[in-house]
Amino acid sequence: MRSVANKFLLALFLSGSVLQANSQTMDEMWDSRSSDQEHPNIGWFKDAKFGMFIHWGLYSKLAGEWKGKRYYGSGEWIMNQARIPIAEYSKEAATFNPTNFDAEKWAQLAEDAGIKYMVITAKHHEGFSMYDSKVTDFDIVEATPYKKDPMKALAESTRKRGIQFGFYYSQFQDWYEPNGGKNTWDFDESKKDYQQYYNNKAIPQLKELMTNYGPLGIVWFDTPGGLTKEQTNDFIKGLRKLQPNSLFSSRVGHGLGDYRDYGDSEIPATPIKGAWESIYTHNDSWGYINHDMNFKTPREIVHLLAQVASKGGNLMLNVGPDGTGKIPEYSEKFLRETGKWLARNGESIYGSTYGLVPAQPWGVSTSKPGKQYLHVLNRPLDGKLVIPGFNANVKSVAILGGPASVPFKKRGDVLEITLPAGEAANLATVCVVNYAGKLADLDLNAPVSVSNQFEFNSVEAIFGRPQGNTRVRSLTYSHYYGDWKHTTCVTGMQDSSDAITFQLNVLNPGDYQIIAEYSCPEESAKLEGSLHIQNQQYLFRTLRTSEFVKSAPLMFIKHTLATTTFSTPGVYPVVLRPVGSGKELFKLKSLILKPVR
Ligand code: H79
Repeated sequence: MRSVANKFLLALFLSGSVLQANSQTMDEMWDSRSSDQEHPNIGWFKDAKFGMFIHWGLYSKLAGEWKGKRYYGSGEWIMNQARIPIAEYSKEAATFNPTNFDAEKWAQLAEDAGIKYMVITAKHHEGFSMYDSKVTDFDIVEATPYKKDPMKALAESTRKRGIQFGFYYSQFQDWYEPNGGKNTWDFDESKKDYQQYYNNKAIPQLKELMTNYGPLGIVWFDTPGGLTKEQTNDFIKGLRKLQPNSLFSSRVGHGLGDYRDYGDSEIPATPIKGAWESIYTHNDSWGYINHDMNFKTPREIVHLLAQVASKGGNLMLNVGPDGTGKIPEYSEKFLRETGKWLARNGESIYGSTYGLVPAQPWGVSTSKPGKQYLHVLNRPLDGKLVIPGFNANVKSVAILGGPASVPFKKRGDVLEITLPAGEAANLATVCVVNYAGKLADLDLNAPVSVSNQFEFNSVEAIFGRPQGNTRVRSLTYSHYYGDWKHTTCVTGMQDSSDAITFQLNVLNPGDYQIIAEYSCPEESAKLEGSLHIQNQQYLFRTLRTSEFVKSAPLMFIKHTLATTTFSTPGVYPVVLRPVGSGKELFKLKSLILKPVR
């Protein structure tokens, strides 16, 4: 597993985003960390698994609209996106009056959702302080008719429910301050003195936050800048004195911090040891946008949580309350549904670590000592769950919140579980396998299961073995403004010596379509490729997915390359490669095996 993980971790990114400028060095440092270097208070974080992120500021009131024009993308970036001068933007504070804010209601929602920690924006890049700050007048108490400090109440309401409370603080970007990072429309960047800003605003404000709101679980930094590694170390040391128990997110910069955050909306392709977190937002934007209705369903949230937990991480899911202080209706509703699922299945999430059963067409796994939790994200048609390579003595199999014992069979090292019939409606049924002995650590080179009991069998890029110049890398792109997405793809296949091989463990004989899911920009259009399987070569020509050559978002197409018949169960290699040479064939996201019915 190690070598595959390293290969991935060292991957470069397609388009350099602000967040990932240091990703290579950061990744190396995080991967080499040993547990004795961990923060002594990291335990609660590793067990927590599910956090709530809240983006709330003046941008919430603008709601994605400025001077009658609607903006799409990350709503908290509207000041930057619309190039709103400070003189105009700051006037918005005069009518910011979130009278619907109710700390008890928010904290109760978090508790009902099964949330274990909450992180809220004390100050985002816009520079407006959502708490009572003596450092500036541009804060919710002094600049708005609301005149109260919502963070005092929220810190109390969450803490009394046993939820860890923390602040997001934009330590470098501050578009309100002449010396803060990144406001280039009001100020001349070359004249900025970042030290001045750190010393006169960021550090004094962080001291306020770490003094006036009780014990903070987390201080969540974002988009570092303006400090060397040594300066960042001093910055951290100074703050640590105030609250030695608070955890700092890795976006404090330079590979420092107490746990690792991935990119916005990114899940690593392989399990990661140590403490880490994936952050996603419930819809497309972090800050409230009136016209953003793309809310993840309860099923999607549960599946995201299971995916992240199966790799050993935490999911911190964002909600964006509006300018009146109301959390969007569907965020409330769908988070409560998630909480119902967790009330029944939480044992498989909280306190768990990454699963030892590799991803299967039915779903993913998480672990605790002597237990594997199998999260059934796609139910097999015949209700039989097949787990290849289960080299341990199975004592019993139960369904969380269901039968304490369900039938299972062991054929060699293949475990087969019969799922109860009534479970089909569950957001994700969890089977707990109690076993004796030790399961081997995850083998990412194990052949990937393919079965006719699913509509599709998706084989992710990470399971391919690259040859020649082929690389499996995490690619970064966005559709809306600032709406980052990350996908691991097979890249660099430029001539016939470059190839990718997938080992398929075909469980059921029959006819299957082989579909490539790929992105193919203009320069890769109409290139010839070949697919080898069962001593046959199938030729195809790539289909274009985008007209634009430079910095276009990745669009993926599902292209059927071949149909084949597996006459017996067994392991079948499938090899993809370019026919000609010179240009990249495509960026391959997955290979899909679709049983023909
Ligand atoms: O708070 C959320 C985001 O606002 C914040 N992180 C999450 C948690 C974030 N800060 N920066 N970024 C995300 C990356 C932003 C990149 C951008 Fe751009 C570069 C935005 C504007 C310039 C590229 C170009 C994307 C939009 C325009």
